[in-house]
Formats: sequence, structure tokens, C-alpha cells
Amino acid sequence: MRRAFVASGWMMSLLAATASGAAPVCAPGTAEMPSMFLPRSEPAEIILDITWLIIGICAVIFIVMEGLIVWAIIRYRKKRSESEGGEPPQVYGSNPVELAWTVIPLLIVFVLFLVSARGIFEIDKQEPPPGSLEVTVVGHRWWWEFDYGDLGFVTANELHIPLTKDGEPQSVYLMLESADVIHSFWVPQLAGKMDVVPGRINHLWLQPSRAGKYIGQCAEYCGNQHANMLITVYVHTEEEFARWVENQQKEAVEDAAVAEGRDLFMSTACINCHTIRGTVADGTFAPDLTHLMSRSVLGAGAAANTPDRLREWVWDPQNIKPGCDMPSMKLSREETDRICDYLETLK
Ligand code: HEC
Ligand SMILES: [Cu+2]
Repeated sequence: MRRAFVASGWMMSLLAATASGAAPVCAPGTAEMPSMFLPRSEPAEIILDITWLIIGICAVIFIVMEGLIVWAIIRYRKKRSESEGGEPPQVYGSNPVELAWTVIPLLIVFVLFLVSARGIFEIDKQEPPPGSLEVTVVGHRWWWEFDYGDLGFVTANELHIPLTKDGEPQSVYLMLESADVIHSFWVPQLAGKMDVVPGRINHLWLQPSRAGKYIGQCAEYCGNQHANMLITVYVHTEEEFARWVENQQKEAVEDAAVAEGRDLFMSTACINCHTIRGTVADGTFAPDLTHLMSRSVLGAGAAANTPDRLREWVWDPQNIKPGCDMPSMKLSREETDRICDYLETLK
């Protein structure tokens, strides 16, 4: 499905959006195809406005130039006799003409520059507006970490945010960092691309205007599993979001029925890389598993989070996501099952 997103899906959504005059063609708030032509957040709207202006100016230039070419081809066809006009008059060193084709493009470029600069300044907020939700995004090879800071929990690959209330400046303010190489955070319906660069913090804000699910991708080649760095953003109503936060804040469920799997997990190297809050597992190298079952995908979209796929993943993640930074743990099928029984309780 994601491969379709990258190639044909992109073209289709662009065509669909263009054909419908960029009117929303999808179910409320949700587009399976992540199209920048269906913006659902202010920065994305600003970018689309600039896009249409540039497409418009380029279309006018295209039509005028093609029109002149077609006109010249018809007007000065060779078969016309000398008396009908013959060769076009040659113009040498005409100041007005040369001035025109220098000044007009310059003006056009200047207008495009001003419009783009204004858009960039409008989008580039160095400080979060009051009441914003601040989330630190850390790009890893090849998954995303979302740290909700003051709210006290960390999750992976699926970003949950509240809908912006009408007329309020509050937004979602992202601070983007990288744990390794340069990535790029891109959810086309919500905002433009923002590079995620080691050693610095970039900012991005979202002001989602419709609840729903939005898809994005790492947009900067970052190694062999770059294409498996899916970002899913869930925009919730206020109550829904509060409920989600409340659940995430809880420590991991303790279920005596899966004590065996739990002990196995806690005595395996899993705990060096993964955190499960409320247990001895406090690794920070890999996705936090405290509420693994609240996520719909594994390995940043490499597989759906179903019981079967989870078992395959824990058995050998290299089959599902070759080259990823979780090694095959060389467990037996029996051990894999026990550990997965435990993981499945982490709602
Ligand atoms: C050397 C560090 C390391 C060890 C040890 C390790 N993992 Fe992982 N694990 C990772 C990394 C890195 C990822 C993310 C891979 C990716 O998406 O590219 C991951 C992903 C996962 C995921 C998917 C999480 C998600 O939200 O996508 C599960 C489940 C998981 N590991 C379970 C386990 C279990 C169970 C063990 C022990 C048997 C274990 N891991 C041992 C590094 C590790
Ligand atoms: Cu990446």
C-alpha cells in the first residue's frame, strides 16, 4: 500500500484532486491518499495557496508562449508566397523588445520570491502559540519516536493530536530531532516537509482543522528501510484525545495470566532496547512498548499489528524489515508465543 503511495498513488491523488478542482473528494477529514491538494491544517493551506499561484502564473506563461509558437508556425508557413508576407521580419537590436523579455521575467520572479518569502515567514514560528501541545519528534533509522514531554509518556510511529478549536491560536508544536542521520518529516495534508537533522532542533506546527487519520512518510533518503518510515497522525476531538492521553499515561498492564511471557521478556535482551513503563525494561534505543497494542502498525508500517504479524516480528524482524536495527533474537517458537501473549496485553 505504501509503495502505491510513493508512485502511482501520488499521481492518482494529484489527478483526482486537480480534476475535481481540488474540492475535497474524500470522507470527512480522511484521505487514504496523502495529497497536499487536500490540506487540513493551516501550514498546508498556506503552501497550497502558493502552489496554485505558481501553477497559475506558469500556466499563463505556457499558454502565451505556446500560442505565439503556434501562431508563428501557421502565419509563416513556407508555402505562402512572397506577396502574402513571406519570411517573418527579422528584428536586430530592438531595445524595447529586449527590455520587455528581460524585465517581464524579472518581475515574475520577484513576485514569486515575495510570495514564497511571505509564506515561509508565516509558517516559520520559532515560539509555540499559547496553549499549544508540544511534542518532540525523534527520527530514528527507521522509525519515529514521539515524546509528549510534560504529559509524561513516549510513543512511536503514530502521532495523536487534538483538533484545533475554532478561532484559537493553539496548535501542535513539534520539535524535531534526529538520533542518527537526516530524515524529513512530511505529512502532506498537515504541513510541508521539515528536515530532521542530527545536532539541531527544527520546528513545525500543525493546526488540524478536521478530525481523522493522516498519512505521511520520511521524505529524505536515510538508508535501506527509508521507505518503511510511515507516519500516521490521528487528529482527535478534545474528549477523544483526553481519553487517549489518559491511557498512555498509565503504566503497563500487569496481567498475572501472562506472567510467564512477562518474565521471559524481562530476562531477555529486549529490555536493553525497549521500555515498558512500570517494569525493569527501560531501554531507549527502540520503540516504547508500554502501550504497543494501541498502535495499528509494527515497524513504522512494515506490518499491521495483528497477532500473527507480531509473532513473525518477534521471531525474526529481519524477515519483515530487512536491515532494521532489531536483531533476530533467536527465540524458540514457544518462547516467541509466550512473549507475544504478554505483549498483547499491553493495551
Ligand atoms: C538491539 C536492540 C533491540 C533488542 C534487543 C530488541 N529490539 Fe525490538 N526493536 C528494536 C528496534 C530498533 C525496533 C524498531 C525497528 C524499526 O521499526 O525499524 C524494534 C521494534 C520492536 C517491535 C515493534 C514496535 C513498534 O511499535 O513498531 C516490537 C514488538 C519489538 N521490537 C519487540 C521486541 C522483543 C519482544 C524483543 C526481545 C525478544 C526485542 N524487541 C528486542 C530494537 C531491539
Ligand atoms: Cu528517514
